[in-house]
Order: sequence, then C-alpha cells, then structure tokens
Amino acid sequence: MFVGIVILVLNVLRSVSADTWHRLDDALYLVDNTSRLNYDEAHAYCLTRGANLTRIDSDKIQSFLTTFISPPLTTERCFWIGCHDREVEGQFKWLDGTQVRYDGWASDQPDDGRGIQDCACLWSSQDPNRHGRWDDNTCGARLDLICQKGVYNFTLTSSRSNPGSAYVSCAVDVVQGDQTLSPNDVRVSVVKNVSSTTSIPYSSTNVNGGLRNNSFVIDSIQDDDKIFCHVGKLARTERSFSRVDFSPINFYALPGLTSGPSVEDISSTFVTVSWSSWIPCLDTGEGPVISYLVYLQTMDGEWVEGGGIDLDMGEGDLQRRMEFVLTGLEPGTEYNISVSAVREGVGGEGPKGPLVSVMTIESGRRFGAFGKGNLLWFLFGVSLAGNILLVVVIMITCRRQGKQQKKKTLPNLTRAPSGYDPKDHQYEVPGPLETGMTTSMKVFREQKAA
Ligand SMILES: *[C@@H]1O[C@H](CO)[C@@H](O)[C@H](O)[C@H]1NC(C)=O
Ligand SMILES: *[C@@H]1O[C@H](CO)[C@@H](O)[C@H](O)[C@H]1NC(C)=O
Ligand SMILES: *[C@@H]1O[C@H](CO)[C@@H](O)[C@H](O)[C@H]1NC(C)=O
Ligand SMILES: *[C@@H]1O[C@H](CO)[C@@H](O)[C@H](O)[C@H]1NC(C)=O
Ligand SMILES: *[C@@H]1O[C@H](CO)[C@@H](O)[C@H](O)[C@H]1NC(C)=O
Ligand SMILES: *[C@@H]1O[C@H](CO)[C@@H](O)[C@H](O)[C@H]1NC(C)=O
Ligand SMILES: [Ca+2]
Ligand SMILES: [Ca+2]
Repeated sequence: MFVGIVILVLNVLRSVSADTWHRLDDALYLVDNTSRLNYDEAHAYCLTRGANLTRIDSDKIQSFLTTFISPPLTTERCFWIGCHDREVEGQFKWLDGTQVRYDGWASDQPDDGRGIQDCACLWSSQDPNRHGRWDDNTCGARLDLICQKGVYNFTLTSSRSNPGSAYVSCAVDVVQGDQTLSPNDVRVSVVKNVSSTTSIPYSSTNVNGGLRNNSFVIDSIQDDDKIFCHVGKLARTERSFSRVDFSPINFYALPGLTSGPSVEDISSTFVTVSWSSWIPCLDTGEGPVISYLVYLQTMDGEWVEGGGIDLDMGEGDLQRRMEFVLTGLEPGTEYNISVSAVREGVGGEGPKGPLVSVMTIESGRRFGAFGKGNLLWFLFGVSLAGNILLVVVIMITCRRQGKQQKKKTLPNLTRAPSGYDPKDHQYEVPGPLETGMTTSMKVFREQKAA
C-alpha cells in the first residue's frame, strides 16, 4: 500500500517534471528513454515541444549525444533521430529535406534489413561497433528518441515598405542561461544574390517583456535578397540554430498614373501641363500619394526632373486635376513630358506615366504660323477630350467609393493664350462625349467657352 503510493507519487512527479534539455552550441537536445514511440509518434512528440527529431551532422554532436546514452545497458536500445530514406530507397534525408552528408552509420549499416528499414536511430549498445552509431530500422518499431531545437526563440516582425527598403525587427529572450544579450548580440544580415552578406546596424533597441528587441532599416534590398536575424557573429552554416530567416518582405506596389499629362498652355519658354491626380480605382499601385514629379525629355533622350508638387496631409486622396508650369525651356524645341506619382516612405516614387510631346513656340512668334500652332491645338484638343473622357470614367468608376466630385477639382483648365480665339481652330469635343455630359462637365464647358 505504502509502496504503491510512493510509486504513484513518483510517476506523477515524473510526468509533470520539465524535460531536461542539454545545450551544445546554439542547440538544445532532449534524450527520451521512457516514451517508446514509433517514428511518426516520436516526430510528433518532438513537434509538441517546439522541436524536431535531432539532426546529427558532426562528430561533435554525435559524441555529445552519445554521452547521454552511456554507459549502455545490457539490453541494447536505439534512439530515433531525424534521418530517413522513406522517399527514395537508399537516399537518406534529414526531416528538413536536406541530404544526409555526415556518416554516422554503424559499420554494417544502413542495410535496409528485410527491405523494410527506412528510419534511422542511434544505438546505445555494448557492441562497440554499434554504440553511438546509427542503424536504419523499421519505422513502426517502438524505440527511444532524441529531439533537438534551437536555443533562441526569435520573434520576427516586418512592416510593409516600398520596394528597395525594408523595416524589420527581431526579438530574442534577453537572458540566455548565465548570459545576458547586449544590443549588439541581436543582428540582422542580408544575403545578396546568394553571395555577399552584409550585417546591418540596428536603428533602435530596447528590452521589453524579457526580450531584447532590435529594429533595423534596410535601405537597399532587392526581391531575391534574403534577410535573416542571428545572435552573435554570422552563423557558419545554413542550419545553425542561431539564425532565422525573415519570410519574403512585403513590398507596396508603387503608384502609377495610367494617363499622361495634357498641355494647357505653351509659350516659347514655359509649358503648363495638367494631369488627373492618382486615384486607387483608376490608376495602378498603392497610395497614399504624397507628391508628383514632372519630367522633361529633350532630343538627347535624357529625362530630367522639371520640378514637382508636394501635397498636404490627406490631400493625396482627393480626385482632381493637378497643374504644373515647366519654366526655363528652349524656344522652338520639342520636349516629352511625363509625370510620376510618389507614395509615402523612402523610395516611394512610381514609374513615369505616359508622355505627352510638346513643341515650344519659336521666339518672336506668338501663335503666328498655323502649321505648328494647329498641330499643338489639335493635340491640346485631343488631350482635353481625353481628360473629359477620363473625368467621365473616373465618375463612373469611383461613384461607388462615395467620393464627391467637387467643383474645385476642375480649376481653370482652359487658360487660352491671350489674343487667341480657340474657335478659329480645330477644337471640337468629339460627339459621343456630349451625350454623357454631366453637370460638372457643363461647368467645365462653360469655363471653356468663357
Ligand atoms: C534513461 O535515462 C536516464 C537519464 O539519462 C538514466 O538515468 C536511466 O538509466 C535511463 N534508463 C534506461 C532504461 O535507459
Ligand atoms: C523542424 O523542422 C522543420 C522543417 O521540417 C523546420 O521548419 C522547423 O523550423 C524545425 N523546428 C525546429 C525547432 O528546429
Ligand atoms: C517563443 O516566443 C513566443 C513569443 O515571445 C512565445 O509565444 C512562444 O511560446 C515561445 N516559444 C518557445 C518554444 O519558447
Ligand atoms: C546575381 O546572380 C546571377 C547568377 O547567379 C547573375 O546573373 C547576376 O548578374 C547577379 N546579380 C548581381 C546584382 O550580382
Ligand atoms: C519589437 O519592436 C518593434 C518596433 O518597435 C515592434 O513592432 C515589435 O512588435 C516588437 N517585437 C516584440 C516581440 O515585442
Ligand atoms: C519623345 O518620345 C518619343 C517616343 O518615345 C520619341 O520617339 C521621341 O524621340 C521623344 N522626343 C524627345 C524630344 O525626347
Ligand atoms: Ca531503407
Ligand atoms: Ca538496419
């Protein structure tokens, strides 16, 4: 009776007592000789402990683990490890799918005994040729097991960024046994194109809830670069337990304008252009847009920035026309003009939108010759028609979004050059648009006529 209670108490104590993990470098190992599980159960047993069946890929690990299964009992026992050839007979792999290169096999193993041995275990045996060596065994056998997990419990966070940059943070328990992690111990590195690795200095660090939490700003990153966090110096091998990879960084799609600028006014040295503001339902990419940049291309093919417009907070959501005057141009010269939208954050500039071609007036002449003038006004008319079409499309597309079209969204779009009567020239709004006209477009036409 008394003995029974003692055994019961001992059993209860054993079942609630914490697992004993043994540390070697950056990994922890659990040697279990009581559970007696088949291979799949053993794997699951490790998984519930945040671990895997162990990988053994060095003499150091092999002899370290052998100390916990020594001295051998008279009845030999084998401990499951994370190595198997269940997929292709004879091709042993670790549970993470990588090939087994280290040779820890007993001298006559693996032998695929009776053609059914696919799962590996580590012998505790009085036979010195077997003790501390591996054997392939029947996966269904109930054996002992060894689990393995990393020392560091990394918590990674990353926030979305514009392509080319990344904001990440990495947190690790600040107390590691008898060691306390300093700010410089938690690092982030970037592997570029699988070759060069750069360590990034942290931008801020703190200790919160027992975690050393470092934040990093990575300002030049490409899609296929790999970012990982590690403790201490750069980990030597891929499988090191002192590092963990960030999943692919989530980039914003940069805003793109689907329609190009239109020409509002031309002189010999300046050109006024206008364009529809970037809006989510019609243009590409993601907002919020905080500014626009206007570019000029000259005959030599070079694009130069001609200036830009910064929006006030929250203004980027408004649907309206933007207007910009490019100054200091050469008279009688052909230019291409294009606009890009810029979203918030570092590196937020989207691609240049469609371009418009203009020819500045030759000096001394002011709309005198009709050759080029007509062409320009024709282009003007076409782009204006395009704008009207765009306004219609915007209104149809965006109506659901409940954004009110304000009259101020159509500023004096039609500043005709002084002394010039547009009615004298080809300047017709194409017919079909007339029928689809709305109030604000009538306002627009009236302004135009004025
Ligand atoms: C199981 O492991 C413990 C701790 O290493 C050891 O004391 C015990 O003798 C082992 N039991 C068997 C049956 O191997
Ligand atoms: C266990 O192995 C899987 C791959 O099979 C891996 O993703 C996971 O990180 C490993 N867990 C530990 C604690 O090593
Ligand atoms: C790792 O840390 C996370 C969050 O800090 C915690 O929820 C989790 O239980 C930890 N895992 C282990 C195995 O300690
Ligand atoms: C990256 O590597 C590929 C081939 O591995 C090579 O073609 C490419 O030029 C490299 N890019 C850079 C930026 O080094
Ligand atoms: C670490 O800091 C970053 C930025 O301050 C924060 O977003 C993240 O949640 C923190 N991580 C942890 C695990 O506290
Ligand atoms: C304008 O763009 C067109 C088409 O890309 C190109 O053929 C032309 O040379 C450009 N003109 C100038 C002045 O850059
Ligand atoms: Ca086999
Ligand atoms: Ca065998």
